[in-house]
Amino acid sequence: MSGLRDRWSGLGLLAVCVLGLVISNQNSQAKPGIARQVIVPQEDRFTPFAITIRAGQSVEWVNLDTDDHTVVSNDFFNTAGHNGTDVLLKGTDSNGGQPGTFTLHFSHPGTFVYYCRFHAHLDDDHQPAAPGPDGGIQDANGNFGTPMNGIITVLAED
Ligand SMILES: [Cu+2]
Repeated sequence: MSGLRDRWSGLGLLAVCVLGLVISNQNSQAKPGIARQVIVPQEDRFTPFAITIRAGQSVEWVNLDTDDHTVVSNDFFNTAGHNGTDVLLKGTDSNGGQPGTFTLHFSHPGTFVYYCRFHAHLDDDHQPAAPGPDGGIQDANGNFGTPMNGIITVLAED
């Protein structure tokens, strides 16, 4: 039993490595004017979770998943502007086979903390919480504890 489990976790690790190569490749193909890209791989998470840019740069979200996701600002922590952001990031199933994209331009320093309201909600302490057995990421132990969220740190211009 445990041998089989080891083999599966080995496969999982390999998949993560391959995914990492795909993601770094896509980052190098970012459009002009877009400093960094946040990718939704074919699962419920934003990657990278945390990115750092300079004021005056833009970030593009790219949804490679078949499912729709959202980018919603957590305004309790958001100091980088774009309060009230709540944008649908279409998945390939609802966007004619193409990844849904969304771009934000950041003009001053701060943090932009965000989550997907389909796969996270804010608890009483303004922390993103996974939606439980009806959504979110389930790990091998049946844990649904990973909410879909991320953070952008905007530094002052050079
Ligand atoms: Cu989502």
